[in-house]
Amino acid sequence: MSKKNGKNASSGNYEPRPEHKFSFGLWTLGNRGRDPFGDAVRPTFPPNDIVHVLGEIGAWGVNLHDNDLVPIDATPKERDKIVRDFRAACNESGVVVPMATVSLFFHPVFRDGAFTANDPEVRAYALQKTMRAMDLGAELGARIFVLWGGREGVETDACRPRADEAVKRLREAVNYLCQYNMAQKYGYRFALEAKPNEPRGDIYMATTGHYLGFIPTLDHPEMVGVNPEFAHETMAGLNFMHGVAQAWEAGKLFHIDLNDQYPGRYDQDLRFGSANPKSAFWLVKFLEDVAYDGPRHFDAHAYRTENCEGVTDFARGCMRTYLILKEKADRWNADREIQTILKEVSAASPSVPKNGRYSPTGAQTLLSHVFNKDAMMQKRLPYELLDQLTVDVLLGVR
Ligand code: GLT
Ligand code: MN
Ligand code: MN
Repeated sequence: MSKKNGKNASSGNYEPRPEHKFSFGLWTLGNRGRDPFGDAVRPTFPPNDIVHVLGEIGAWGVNLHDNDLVPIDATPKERDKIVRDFRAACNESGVVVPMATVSLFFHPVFRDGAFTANDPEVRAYALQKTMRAMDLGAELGARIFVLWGGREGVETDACRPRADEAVKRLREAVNYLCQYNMAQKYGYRFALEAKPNEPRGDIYMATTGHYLGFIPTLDHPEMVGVNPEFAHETMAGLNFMHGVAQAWEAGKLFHIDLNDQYPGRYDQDLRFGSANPKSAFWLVKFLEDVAYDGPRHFDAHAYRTENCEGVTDFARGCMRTYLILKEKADRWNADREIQTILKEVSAASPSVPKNGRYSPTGAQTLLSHVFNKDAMMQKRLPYELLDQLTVDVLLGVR
C-alpha cells in the first residue's frame, strides 16, 4: 500500500492521527519472520528506526518489552545510553510510550514458567526482572504495564503438585508487583493478558474471563485489569467482542491487543481485520460506541513473505482497517432502517410488568401476571434482515 492510499477519494479520510491512539509494540514491526520451522527472513529493525517509521505513518505510541530495547545482559551504563537514545528518538518522532511489559518467556531460564515456575529461584528472578522492566517503562513515561504469562503453563499436569498452586503463585507475584508500584509511586495500571496455549501446551489463565475471575482475589484489584487479544480469544473459539464487553462493563479494559486469527490454529497475529472483518467490525463498533479511550494497540506482525517495505504496508493496513470500520460503525449507527428494527425488537407492550429491582410487591405482580406466549411468539425478530443490512454496510453498498 502506498501513501496515496492513506486517503480514500470515494469515502472519508483514513489517515491515522494521534487522537486515534494507535500503538505498536517494538516486537511487532521488529518481528523478523522466525517461526518454529524457519529462520529470520528480515534483518534486525533497530528500535530507534521503528520509532521513526511509526512517527512517519501516523502512529501515536510504541510499546516494548524490556529486552526489545535493552539486551538482557546489558551493563547499567549500556542500558542508560540505550534508554537515552530511545527517548530522544521518541521525542523526535512525536511518539509516546503508553505501555511497557516484560519478557518472561524468551530466555530458557523460563522454560518451566516464571511466576508459577516450580523453582523458587526462577520465581524470584521473574519478580526482579519485572521490577526492572517497570523501572524502565516508568522512565519512558508508560502508565500501563502488561503481563502476558506465555510460559505460565504445562505440557503435563504431572509437573505441578496441584494446579491451584499455580494460581496462588501468580497471585503472590501480582500482589508483590502492586506493592512495588505503590512504593515507587509509578502509577501503573496492570493489564493481564490471557492465552489458551502456545508456547505451553496449556496456559493457566486461558481466557480474559479467567483473569476477570482472578482479579477480585488480589490485594489491590483496583490496580489490575485485562489486556484481551483478538487472536488469543479466537484461538479459544470465543467471541472476542463479548469478552471485551465484559471487561469493559467490569471497568477492567485497561488495554487491548488488536490483530486477527483463524480459529483452530496456532497464534497467527495477523494484520487487524484481515481474517474476520465482520468480527473486527463488531469490535470496533463496541470500542467506539462506549468511547473506550485507551490505546488501540496492534499486536500483530507482517507475513513472513514480506520485506521491510511490506512491514510498513502491514502497519498502515492495521490502522487503515480500523478507521474504515470506525466509519462503517458510524454508518450503521446512523442507518434509519437498522435503528428502527433495533427499537422494534426491544419494545415492550404497556401491559408488561416491569421487573427491574426486586421488591415483594413487584414479585407478587410478576407471579400473578398471565403471559400470552402465543402473542409473544408473533413478535417480529427480523435478524436475517438486520444482519444483511450490516453486510450491505460492510460490503459498501449501503
Ligand atoms: C508476545 C505475545 C503477545 C503479548 C506480548 C506481550 S509478547 O509477542 O505473543 O501476545 O502481547 O508480552
Ligand atoms: Mn498480545
Ligand atoms: Mn498473539
